[in-house]
Amino acid sequence: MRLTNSEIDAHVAAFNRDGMVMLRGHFSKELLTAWRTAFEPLLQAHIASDRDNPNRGAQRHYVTLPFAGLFADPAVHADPDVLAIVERVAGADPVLCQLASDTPLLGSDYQAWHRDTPPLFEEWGRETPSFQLAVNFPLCDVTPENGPLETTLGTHLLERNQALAQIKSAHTAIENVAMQLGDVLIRDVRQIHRGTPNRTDQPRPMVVLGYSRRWLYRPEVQIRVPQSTWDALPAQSRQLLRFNPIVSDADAPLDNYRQFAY
Ligand SMILES: O=C(O)CCC(=O)C(=O)O
Repeated sequence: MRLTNSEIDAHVAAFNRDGMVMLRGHFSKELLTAWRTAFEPLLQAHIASDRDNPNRGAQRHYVTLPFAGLFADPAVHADPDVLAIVERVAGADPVLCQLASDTPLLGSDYQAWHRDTPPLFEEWGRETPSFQLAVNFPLCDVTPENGPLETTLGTHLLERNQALAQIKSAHTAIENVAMQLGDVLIRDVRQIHRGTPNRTDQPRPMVVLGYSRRWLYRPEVQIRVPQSTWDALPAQSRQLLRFNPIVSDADAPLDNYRQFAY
């Protein structure tokens, strides 16, 4: 079901104030259950290869997803409601730069508070309007027990040290982001946040799609688009993916994005 214009207006206002907005029950549970089934072997392979050097802290894994099959579904990466909000807060004609997942397992811990990107103009000492968004959706329900994201409202517009000082002195409320399968979170990646421990024996996978302003190229992430996927994509998806490499089907290894906290 499409959002109405006034619903989009309300989501945009919430996003600009808080640095995030939630679309409840947005994607179908059937679709996400299929993603979960396809994701399981990728997670297991990643855990086996990354065991001695987990890329996001103890028992916490960042797994890039292959841009193929159901993971390349335009109904997800070009969802009209999500794109309408992305375009209102970060400008027309955005770039899709990332498709990956974050999964804490039993034994994971609190991450340090962080942003996912540095400011555009470090020397300016102030923040700009939004330029880099994460669209997150979990592949399971996210409960207080299995490692919900913790985040802080409004910190996307504060200078980093000021925001960290406010968190430390308890002047910024901390939000524990519970989500159900189907919910979609759109956030400004400068909103200061951290992963929390998963205290259950089940993985808690969270997909992340990254969207940038139309002129922003982020070399630290990429989507390697296999030629056969590219050939089957509609024009809108090709436009979103325009800064990413198109590779032969046999040559689509995934990126290795390790520097993630700013
Ligand atoms: O998945 C999460 O709960 C947060 C992970 C995170 O913020 C990160 O690894 O940058």
